[in-house]
Amino acid sequence: WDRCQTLRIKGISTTVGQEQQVSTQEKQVSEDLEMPHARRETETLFHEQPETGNRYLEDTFLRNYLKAHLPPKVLEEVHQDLERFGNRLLTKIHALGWECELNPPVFRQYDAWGQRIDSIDTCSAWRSMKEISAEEGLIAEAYERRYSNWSRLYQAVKLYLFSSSSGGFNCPLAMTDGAAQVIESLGIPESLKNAFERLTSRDPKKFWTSGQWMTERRGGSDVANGTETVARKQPDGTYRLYGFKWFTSAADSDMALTLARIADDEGQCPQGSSGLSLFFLRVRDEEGKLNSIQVQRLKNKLGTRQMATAELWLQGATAELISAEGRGVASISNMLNITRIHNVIGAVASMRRMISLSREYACRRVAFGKLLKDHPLHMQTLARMEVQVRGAFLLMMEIVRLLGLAETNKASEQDQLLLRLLVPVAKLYTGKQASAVAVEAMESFGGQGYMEDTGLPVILRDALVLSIWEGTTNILSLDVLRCLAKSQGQVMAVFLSSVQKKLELALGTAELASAVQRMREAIGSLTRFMEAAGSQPPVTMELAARDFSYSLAQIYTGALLMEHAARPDASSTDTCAALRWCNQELCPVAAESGFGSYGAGAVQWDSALVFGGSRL
Ligand code: UCC
Repeated sequence: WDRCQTLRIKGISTTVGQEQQVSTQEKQVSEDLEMPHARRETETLFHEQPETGNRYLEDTFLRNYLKAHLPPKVLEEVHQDLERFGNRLLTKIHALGWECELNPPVFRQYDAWGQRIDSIDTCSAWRSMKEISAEEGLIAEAYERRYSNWSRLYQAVKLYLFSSSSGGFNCPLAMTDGAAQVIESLGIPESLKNAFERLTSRDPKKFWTSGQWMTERRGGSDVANGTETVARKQPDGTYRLYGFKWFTSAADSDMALTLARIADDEGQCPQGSSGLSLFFLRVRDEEGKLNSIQVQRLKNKLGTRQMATAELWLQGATAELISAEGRGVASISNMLNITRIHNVIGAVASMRRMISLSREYACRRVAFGKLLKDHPLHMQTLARMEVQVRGAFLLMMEIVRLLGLAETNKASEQDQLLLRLLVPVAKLYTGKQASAVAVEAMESFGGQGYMEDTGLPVILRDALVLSIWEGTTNILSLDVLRCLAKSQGQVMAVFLSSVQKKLELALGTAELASAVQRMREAIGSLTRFMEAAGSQPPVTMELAARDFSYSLAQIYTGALLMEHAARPDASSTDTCAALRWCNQELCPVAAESGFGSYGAGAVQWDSALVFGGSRL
């Protein structure tokens, strides 16, 4: 075939009587075939597809972390399971994830006879993901607590490995975990026992997933003012919900937690945050009939297309009140904190995936006469991403370590405060990191990175939502301030003392001295900023909120990288990562001297800049 093609390309026809001529030309062609030419190079490119192996075994950084932190017995058992799971991901689950991407959910509003059915049809791979999630205990592990406080960390590691092959199933898992946590925090009331058992079941036939319906048409961030859904009490004590939920992720879930305002006898509803209560509802009954819910349509999203996000009309859906009246936001915040942690896991996983693929590609792809891995500038780019993912990974592990302590009543008050602070900090910071790393890593493949069928654009698209859902960067920055205010500054004292302890560990390692010095300077700048901000009008902290949160993320991550590099069996690359991290501006909020960007005058300047005001 090759020869025929080449003959045709060269305009050689093989008509009768021309055999001799053709034979000479053929000889020339076969000689040509020995030489490299454009088509052959295209064929070579086909063989450059980056292949990764067992995700757990290949992740040395993860394995070193587990070795350093887990008790030996736990490590031994967990190691075996993770190695097995890594193989399952490689040989089976990853392909299912791709199938989910290729077969997104389809909404059928009517059947062939005009009956309204509102069916969200998912592909078989998506349904397999649900079964696998149950079998692997991706939720159960955290609630069985067979490894006490380490169970949560172990579950997080499995989710981290699973995430970028899950075909978007990490989203329903996040909400399922959040719902289980809310129910557990309520003491697992009798009426919710069945739901809790199903959410935390390892039996695929029993396992349920949950939705988290918080967003309505008037707003997703401003839940207090955006929620219009009304709950009407029924004689049997249940409620009927009426309203419109604008984004309901994983709308094929079995149940949901949602917010609504309880109407009084006159039909009046209390407004604001204190008017919101939390409800549990089943999406469908045992026969599969929707619970007085109509699906308006599925969302047409940039990414996470594997997963159905729907607009839902609640037209008297039967629900159960599960919080105290008016305590809806506080109650659902348990769910939010869990889904935000899952967001962090998803962010770190997508960065790790992109970098692993970039690394593999660099070992196969030749440019300018040598492999990409032998081009110093290319490797510098990859190394910078590697430092980012290492830092984000340690921040993720710190949070799930603290969560594990909190859930097993082993957390001190300081641990709990630190956890409350680090969740929004990590969510906002890793969400941004994931987008930046995904874009950078995509570029490391050249034009190939931009091709849909490489799967790389999917990772990028899915990463872009990580800084949007579960609270945007600014909303979470304001949550950080809320958390500071609520603890009356105590949380900052805990933060600084935790950083200090980690720095002390690093003091014994001479190579880290310059990083320790830079961290101390950053802590000094942060402290001075906070003292000075205390005497400024409230708008100052609001304007500084994002830079302040970034500063917390960068300082804490630096401390974690140093702690990791100060382990007795740390490698020189651990030291290098810590040094490089600390070489950046660690406290951006202090870089704005004299409150130029945060003072009251800045508000006018910001508007003028944005709207092109004449003051400029
Ligand atoms: O649902 C969505 C998509 C689902 C997909 C999930 C998949 C993710 C997995 C990824 C895997 C890769 S997106 C919708 C998400 N929506 C949000 O995130 C909402 C964003 N807005 C906020 O977070 C706001 O800050 C609000 C809604 C929490 C603000 O409401 P309020 O009413 O103004 O809040 P308050 O008044 O400040 O707080 C009310 C109470 C307070 O407690 P008390 O009354 O005891 O003082 C707060 O301390 O709630 C408490 N609270 C919290 N407690 C508020 N936030 C928290 C928190 N984060 N942790 C603990």
